[in-house]
Amino acid sequence: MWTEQASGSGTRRRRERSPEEELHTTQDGWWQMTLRALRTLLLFSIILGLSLLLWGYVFQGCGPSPCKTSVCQDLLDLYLASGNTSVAPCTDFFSFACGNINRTGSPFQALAEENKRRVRRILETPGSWRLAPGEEKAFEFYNSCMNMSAIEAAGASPFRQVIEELGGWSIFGNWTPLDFNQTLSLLMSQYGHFPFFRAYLKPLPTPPYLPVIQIDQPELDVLLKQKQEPNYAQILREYLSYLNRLVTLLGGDPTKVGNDASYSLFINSQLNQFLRPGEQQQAQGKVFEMVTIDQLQRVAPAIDWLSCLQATFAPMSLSPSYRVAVHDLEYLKNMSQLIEKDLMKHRDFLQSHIIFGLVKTLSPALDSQFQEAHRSLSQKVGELTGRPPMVRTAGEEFFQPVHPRWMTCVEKTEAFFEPTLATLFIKETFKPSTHSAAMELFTTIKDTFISHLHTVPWMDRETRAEAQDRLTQLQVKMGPSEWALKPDPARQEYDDVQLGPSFLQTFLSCVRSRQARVIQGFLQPFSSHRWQVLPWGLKASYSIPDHVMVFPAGLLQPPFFHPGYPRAVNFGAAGSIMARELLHIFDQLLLPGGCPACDTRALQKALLCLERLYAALPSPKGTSFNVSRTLLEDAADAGALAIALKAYKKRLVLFRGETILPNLDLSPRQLFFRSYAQVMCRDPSTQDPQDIRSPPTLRVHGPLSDSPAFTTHFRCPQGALLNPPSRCQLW
Ligand SMILES: *[C@@H]1O[C@H](CO)[C@@H](O)[C@H](O)[C@H]1NC(C)=O
Ligand SMILES: *[C@@H]1O[C@H](CO)[C@@H](O)[C@H](O)[C@H]1NC(C)=O
Ligand SMILES: *[C@@H]1O[C@H](CO)[C@@H](O)[C@H](O)[C@H]1NC(C)=O
Ligand SMILES: *[C@@H]1O[C@H](CO)[C@@H](O)[C@H](O)[C@H]1NC(C)=O
Ligand SMILES: *[C@@H]1O[C@H](CO)[C@@H](O)[C@H](O)[C@H]1NC(C)=O
Ligand SMILES: CC(=O)N[C@H]1CO[C@H](CO)[C@@H](O)[C@@H]1O
Repeated sequence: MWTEQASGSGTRRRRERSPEEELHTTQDGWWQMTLRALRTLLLFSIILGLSLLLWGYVFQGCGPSPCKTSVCQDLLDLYLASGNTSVAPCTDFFSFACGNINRTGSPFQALAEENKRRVRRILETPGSWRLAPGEEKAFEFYNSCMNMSAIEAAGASPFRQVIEELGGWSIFGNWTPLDFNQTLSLLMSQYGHFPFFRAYLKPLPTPPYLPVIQIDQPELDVLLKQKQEPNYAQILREYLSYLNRLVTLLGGDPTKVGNDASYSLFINSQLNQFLRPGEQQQAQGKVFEMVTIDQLQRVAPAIDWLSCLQATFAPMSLSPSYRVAVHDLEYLKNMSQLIEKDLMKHRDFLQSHIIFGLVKTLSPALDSQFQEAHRSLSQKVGELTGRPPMVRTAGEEFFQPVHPRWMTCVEKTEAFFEPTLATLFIKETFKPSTHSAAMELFTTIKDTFISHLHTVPWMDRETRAEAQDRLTQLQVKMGPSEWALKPDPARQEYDDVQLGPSFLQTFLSCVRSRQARVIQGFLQPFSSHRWQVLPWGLKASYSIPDHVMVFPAGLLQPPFFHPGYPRAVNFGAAGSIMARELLHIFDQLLLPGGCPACDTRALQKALLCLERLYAALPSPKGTSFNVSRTLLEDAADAGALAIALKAYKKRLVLFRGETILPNLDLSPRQLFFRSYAQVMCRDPSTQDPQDIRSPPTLRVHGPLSDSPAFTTHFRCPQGALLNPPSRCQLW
């Protein structure tokens, strides 16, 4: 009100004197000059006064107000618990934000677990959902998975029946070995067990991205990887006593099968030796070759490839000229030789090895003593190797000391009844308001990136125009929610799922039903991204053939995103994640020869600058890593922070009403950086030396020290770690 009054009188005074000026045009120069000087002075003081008033209005009258809702309170509690505010932010922002991360745990792991709890709540309230006929099977499956008393009561007998189907076992007497190829076919097609190699359907990573059968290394117990391991002998002893325990649990006499257990150990360590180092690269599907089944047969003759694959992937029809993607031909060759030379001489030992492996694959469906035996093995081996047992959850690897039964059952129900649970999960966790807020955030980030391209110094005009086109044409799926709105009833009937009589039989029926559904999905017109992104997952993904980016509903949750959060939090956390995904579309440009038209020298200079910036930062104790391996990720991290910040500033100009977290003593822009760091919080000692991403400390300090705005908003003195003398601006 006050500001408006002052402004009004100022205008009036100027208008009043205007005609006066014309009347006195003939008066002498001195008087005129004085008058003009006075007038200027008056005008100047009025403007000054107005500015001061406006300043007061903006920064006090409607400065950022604290968000006091319960979602903000929870976020505040998390920030207070995970950070250490006595650390100076300019020296060690990682400790400032993540200093107590050992107490709170990584937010990604916490969110992965929270998403499982969400699915659990869905599964434990079956009455609250409108289900299509057949969908109750998901709930029934979960209940029988949780009914441990029924599973214990059945004991080992359901599994002994499986052994009979596989031709029996010498320790039970009546042993009529099946043909090896027949056994392998049964294991792969009926029990989902792949003892010597894995075979699965997946689109190729190169155009035209057709789904093909891929042949990959098996998932062996990682524990026998290194012979040079200091406690190798002890590890072997533990493994042996685990196998003996399995024999006892299955009702055999461990003293009679000591040799079987040793032999299984031998097979495991042989196969481990054949595994190529750098499996990581392979896991990302970078290295593979296309060979026909016929060629494969010649390279690895011990296996009847056509009949094994045909049984596993029916109703696809395969022929000797069908081409499969093989990830490591050398492994298959050595594996085949091992089978022919050694393993076939001891068919009974081989059978034992197969049964031991099958126990592990089917352990969620067995009596808890089987799982307890394996858990205890993992724990002991973890102690001996110093590598705690890790679990893969939602695409990330985590240390998980306990894995409660409900979690196992949730994971299995998710896998077997994915279409139903995906729909329910999205309905439950991804309201239309969340969807539209996430869409708006993404659009702002994307638009900012498009305009930001003009400031990228090494890009030539044509590359820039192409990049702009690609970003403009990019489609995004949040949730993905249209999936939930238009469920496909055909996929959800689960006609082929037989429940009972034992839980193991239920489980096996689900294994087969799922495999059939995956194959059916691939025989439909191509729609791979739908199947690759699980709504409870945390990994955003980009489908190259469809040019579609998908952000799963599970990721767009607290503490990374909530429509009720201060905007600074959403831009700093989810916004930077989105920007990073967008930047990864252009990774190719940064590789040697990736952009011949660009200013290669400027690009190389910026890359080298970034590498040096990271190399100059102290890395956490006891971690060794290779800066050149992490460079692409580092570039995306640093670029993502810059783009998200730019987008946030744009938002600040357009909209008023910023909120902050109460009692945190951070301005909106400071809060932006704080929430950016929160995404990265993780115990640095769990860093895998093979990881293509930098340790969490550097993922925080690298991008922040490359950001001039960080220095400004935290008033970092010159010479502070996060205020280096020069910066890089790659993106
Ligand atoms: C917080 O940081 C200070 C200074 O580095 C340190 O002395 C203190 O032990 C830390 N507090 C916690 C709870 O880690
Ligand atoms: C967290 O715990 C690990 C051991 O599990 C330890 O090496 C590390 O120093 C701890 N980190 C912090 C920040 O206390
Ligand atoms: C567990 O299974 C048994 C046998 O099928 C059944 O009688 C019992 O009611 C089930 N318990 C629960 C909690 O569902
Ligand atoms: C499996 O079948 C293939 C092809 O018929 C055959 O060459 C191979 O010897 C069989 N493997 C074994 C171990 O019997
Ligand atoms: C780091 O990785 C790069 C590329 O992967 C490799 O060329 C280089 O030799 C590695 N450096 C070290 C010290 O391991
Ligand atoms: C680890 C191992 O034994 N690899 C062998 C696989 O087979 C090739 C020959 O085909 C040998 O040269 C490797 O030593």
